[in-house]
Amino acid sequence: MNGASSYAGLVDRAFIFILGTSVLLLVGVTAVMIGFIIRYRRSKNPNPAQIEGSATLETIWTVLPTILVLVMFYYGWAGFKVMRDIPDGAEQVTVKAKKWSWLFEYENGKESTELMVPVGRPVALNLTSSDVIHSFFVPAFRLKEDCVPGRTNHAWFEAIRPGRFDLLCAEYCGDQHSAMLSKVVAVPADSFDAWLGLDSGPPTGRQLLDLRGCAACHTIDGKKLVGPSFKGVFGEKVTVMTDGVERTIEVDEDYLRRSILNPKADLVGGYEDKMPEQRDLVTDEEVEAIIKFIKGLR
Ligand SMILES: [Cu+2]
Repeated sequence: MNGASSYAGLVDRAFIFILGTSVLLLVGVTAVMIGFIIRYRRSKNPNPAQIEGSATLETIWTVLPTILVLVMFYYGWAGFKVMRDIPDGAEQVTVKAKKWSWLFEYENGKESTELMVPVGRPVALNLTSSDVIHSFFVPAFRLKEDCVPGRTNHAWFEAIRPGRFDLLCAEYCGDQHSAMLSKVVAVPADSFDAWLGLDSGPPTGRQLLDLRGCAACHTIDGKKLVGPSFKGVFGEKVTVMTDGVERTIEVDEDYLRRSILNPKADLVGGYEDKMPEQRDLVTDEEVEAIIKFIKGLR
């Protein structure tokens, strides 16, 4: 196996031990069963015999499985303990999961849609969700931990080699669950420090569509996803449902602002009411930057 985190070997050891034991037992039990079927078949043994119990046999089949299960527990516990003990001085990253995107926030406030990490240094994750339960899953690191709304979960890992590793949501969370993908990008520690220190200024409207997760449901090329595309929408006349009443409005700045902060207010015809309110998730400046970007999308 080819794990990319410091504790991946411990997880693999428990997995292989349990899988190996199970395969051996399956093969053994099946072989004995087939042997007995042949050996004690009715044509050879027409009369059943009364069999007395055997204290030796019973002791063996009680003690052996107990030992096996205890060894499984030991391997599982040894790995679990390492995964739960977050090392001091780990790089702190807040994971913000939402329908349907990942956002990673570093201690200095830097944000990224990919999880950039240093190789050879522990990274502590504070896992949060703003809507439903998601699950942070990085198969190469043997790491999976739920992101639960209303609480912060903790996990950590240390990447042992550079690379781009798949990061996915492992908890079914709605329409675009399968598209809730990102990458863990492990780079040498000095490259990471340089990246982290790089001040790129406030994100542009285009970058905000990714950072705030808008792009999971709205395209900028005219394609329809869960919600309407932003392309050419500004200045268009659209039919919306307002308090259950259908009306036609022109898409202007006020309409866009209202639709970001309170998407239920005017629901565009033909779309379901799926978008969560963004009031607490975007700042006023970010809303204006997004509106400016949408205005320019002709
Ligand atoms: Cu999810």
